[in-house]
Amino acid sequence: MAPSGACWILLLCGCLLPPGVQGQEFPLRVEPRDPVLRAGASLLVNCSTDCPDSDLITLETLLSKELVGQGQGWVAFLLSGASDDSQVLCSGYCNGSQMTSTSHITVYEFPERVELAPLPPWQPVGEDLTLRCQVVGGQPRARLSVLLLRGEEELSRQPALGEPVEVTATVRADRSDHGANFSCVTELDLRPLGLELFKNVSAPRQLQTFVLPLTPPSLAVFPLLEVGTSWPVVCHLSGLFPASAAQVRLALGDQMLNPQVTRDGDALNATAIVTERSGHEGAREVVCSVTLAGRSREARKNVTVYSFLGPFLNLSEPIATEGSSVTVTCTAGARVQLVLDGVRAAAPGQPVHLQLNATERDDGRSFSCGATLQVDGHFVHRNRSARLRVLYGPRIDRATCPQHVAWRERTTHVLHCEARGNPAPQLRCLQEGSRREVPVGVPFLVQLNYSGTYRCQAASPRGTDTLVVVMDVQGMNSSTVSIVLGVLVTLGLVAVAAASLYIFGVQKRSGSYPVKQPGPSLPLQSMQPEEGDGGQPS
Ligand SMILES: *[C@@H]1O[C@H](CO)[C@@H](O)[C@H](O)[C@H]1NC(C)=O
Ligand SMILES: *[C@@H]1O[C@H](CO)[C@@H](O)[C@H](O)[C@H]1NC(C)=O
Ligand SMILES: *[C@@H]1O[C@H](CO)[C@@H](O)[C@H](O)[C@H]1NC(C)=O
Ligand SMILES: *[C@@H]1O[C@H](CO)[C@@H](O)[C@H](O)[C@H]1NC(C)=O
Ligand SMILES: *[C@@H]1O[C@H](CO)[C@@H](O)[C@H](O)[C@H]1NC(C)=O
Ligand SMILES: *[C@@H]1O[C@H](CO)[C@@H](O)[C@H](O)[C@H]1NC(C)=O
Ligand SMILES: *[C@@H]1O[C@H](CO)[C@@H](O)[C@H](O)[C@H]1NC(C)=O
Ligand SMILES: *[C@@H]1O[C@H](CO)[C@@H](O)[C@H](O)[C@H]1NC(C)=O
Ligand SMILES: *[C@@H]1O[C@H](CO)[C@@H](O)[C@H](O)[C@H]1NC(C)=O
Ligand SMILES: CC(=O)N[C@H]1CO[C@H](CO)[C@@H](O)[C@@H]1O
Repeated sequence: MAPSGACWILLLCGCLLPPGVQGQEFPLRVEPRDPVLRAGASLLVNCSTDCPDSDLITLETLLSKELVGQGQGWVAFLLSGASDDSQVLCSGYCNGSQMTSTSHITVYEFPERVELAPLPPWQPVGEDLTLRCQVVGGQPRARLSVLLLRGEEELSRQPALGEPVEVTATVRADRSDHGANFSCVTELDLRPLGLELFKNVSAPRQLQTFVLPLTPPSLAVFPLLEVGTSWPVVCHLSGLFPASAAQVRLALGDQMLNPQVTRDGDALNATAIVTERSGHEGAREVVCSVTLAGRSREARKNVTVYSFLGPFLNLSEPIATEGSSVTVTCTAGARVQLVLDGVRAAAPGQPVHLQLNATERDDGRSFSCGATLQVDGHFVHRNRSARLRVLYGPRIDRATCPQHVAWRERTTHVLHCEARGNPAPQLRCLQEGSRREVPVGVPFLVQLNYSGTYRCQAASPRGTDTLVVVMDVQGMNSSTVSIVLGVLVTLGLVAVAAASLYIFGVQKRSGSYPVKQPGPSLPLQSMQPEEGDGGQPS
C-alpha cells in the first residue's frame, strides 16, 4: 500500500508548492489536523472536500493504513503503527485540477524506564556522591527533561539527550543526608500540544551516610586478671555517626564477651565483665573492634592472667589453754612471698610457721599474714589475719585491788578490785562471819558495820582465785555517838510508855476483849537490836 520512496518524495514536493499555483477553489481537508498521538495508537484520518466534482481522493502515509469508508467527496483511513512524527498527505482532483493537503502527526511516548543507579551502601560524610539516572525511551525528546531529586528538593534539571539518556548530578554528602531518599523524574511537557505534563518517577533510593573517626577506640582494662575473678572492660569511641549503626565486638583471647553497649550522641561505650575461667595463666589479648559501614577500628591490650592462692592462715588451736603450745602457719600458692607477723618466708612459695607458748597476753592476739605475688612487673598483695583465744585465769589483780583500806564512816568509796580471765570470772567480796557482800567497782556509802575482813573470790569454770581485803571503818567521835544513843533510848522509853497507856485505855472502854499478849510490842523489840548493831563497832 505504501508508495515507494521516490514516489513519496514527488508527492511531498507537490505539496510544498503553494496551493494558489494550482488555483484550488475547493480545499481538501485532512481531519484531524496536526494530531498528537501516543506511540502505537491508531488514528482515523478523513480526507474530504466540498468540491462537487471530486475524484481520486486518496491518502498518502508511511504508516500502515486501512480504508474504513468513503463517500462523495471523502475517504477515511485508519492509520496504525505510529512510532515517530510523520506527515500524511491527502490528494484528489476537483474538476480536473489536483488538490492536496497535509497534516503533521506528532507522536509521543512515555519513557520505558527511568532508573536511578544504585547508591553506595554507605557514603562517607563530606565526600562527593554522584547520582546517575538512566532514561530509556520517551519522546518527543525536545519536550522531555530529566530531574534528580533529594526528597522533594530538585538537585538538577537537564534536557534528555542521546539514547539511552544518562543524567548525572554530584552532591556533597552530609549527615543530614542520612536516610534521605533520592529519585529521578522525567517530565514530558505536552502542554503546548494541548495535553498535560506527564511525569515518570524512578524507584527511590535511600542513602546512608556515616562518619568513622580514624582514631582507634580507647580500651580501659586492668593489665592483670586473676583466675576466677571478674573485672570490667570498657571500650569507648566518640565521633561516630550514626552511632546507633555501629557494632562493637569485645573479646578476651578467643573468648567472645557480651558487652553492654550504651550510646550518647555520637559516642559509644561498650562495657563487659571479663572472667577468666579456663584457669590457664599467661598473656591474653583483649580486643575491641567497632564496625560501622563495613569498616572497623580496633584497639588491643594485653592482660596477664595469674592465679593467686592464699594466704591461708591456720592456728593449730584457735582456742588454746594457757601454757599450751600453738603453731601459727601461713601458706600460699607457688611464687607467693609470705610475711607472718614480721617473719619473712625463706623463699617465695615457702610457708611460714610461728610457735608460741600461749600466755594470758596472747588472748585476743591477732596474727596477720601478708602475701605478695609479682606478676608481670606488678605486685599483688593480700592479707589474712586470725585471732587467738587463750583460756586463763581467774586472777585477781593484786596491783589494783588494795589488801587493806581505812575509811571513815558515812563517806562514799569504791572498792577497786578486778579479776582477769578467759572466760571472764565473777568477782565477789564477802565479809567473814556475816558473809555479807560488799559492792565491788561501784561507789557505796561506808557504814560502820562494813568494818571487817573480806574474802574476795574470782571464779570461772577454770577455777578460783582468792584475795583477803581488810576494811577498817572509823566511826564519828564517841561523844556524838553517846548523845545520839541517849536521845534514841529516851525516845524508845517514851514510845513504850505511850503505847502501854493507849492499849490499857482502849481495853477499859470496850471491856469485852480477852487479854492477849500485846501485839504492838513486837516492833519495839525489833528496833532495839538494830540500835545495838549500830553501836557495836564503835
Ligand atoms: C468524512 O468527512 C465527511 C465530510 O465532512 C463526512 O460526511 C464523513 O461522514 C466522514 N467520514 C467518516 C468515516 O468520519
Ligand atoms: C525514605 O523512604 C523510606 C521508605 O519509602 C521511608 O521510610 C523514609 O521515611 C523516607 N525518608 C525520608 C527522609 O523521607
Ligand atoms: C509514565 O507515566 C505515565 C503517566 O504519567 C504512565 O501512564 C506510564 O505508565 C508511566 N510509565 C512508566 C514506565 O511507568
Ligand atoms: C562512657 O564511659 C565514660 C567513662 O568510662 C563516661 O565518661 C562516658 O560518659 C560514657 N559514655 C556513654 C555514652 O555512656
Ligand atoms: C601483646 O603481647 C604480644 C606478645 O606477647 C606483643 O607482641 C604485643 O605487642 C603486645 N601488645 C600490646 C598492645 O602491648
Ligand atoms: C590447720 O591446722 C590443723 C593442725 O595442723 C589441721 O588439722 C587443719 O586441717 C588445718 N586447717 C587448714 C584449713 O589448713
Ligand atoms: C615454751 O615452753 C617450753 C617449755 O615448757 C620451752 O622449752 C620453750 O622454749 C617455750 N617456747 C617459747 C617460744 O617460749
Ligand atoms: C596488709 O597489711 C599490711 C600491714 O598490716 C598493710 O600495710 C597493707 O596495706 C595490707 N595490704 C592490704 C592489701 O590490705
Ligand atoms: C550494814 O548494815 C546495813 C543496815 O544498817 C546493811 O544493809 C548492810 O548490808 C550491812 N553491811 C555489812 C557489810 O554488813
Ligand atoms: C463547477 C466548475 O467550476 N465547473 C467548471 C469546470 O471547468 C470548465 C472548463 O474547463 C468550466 O467551464 C466549468 O465552469
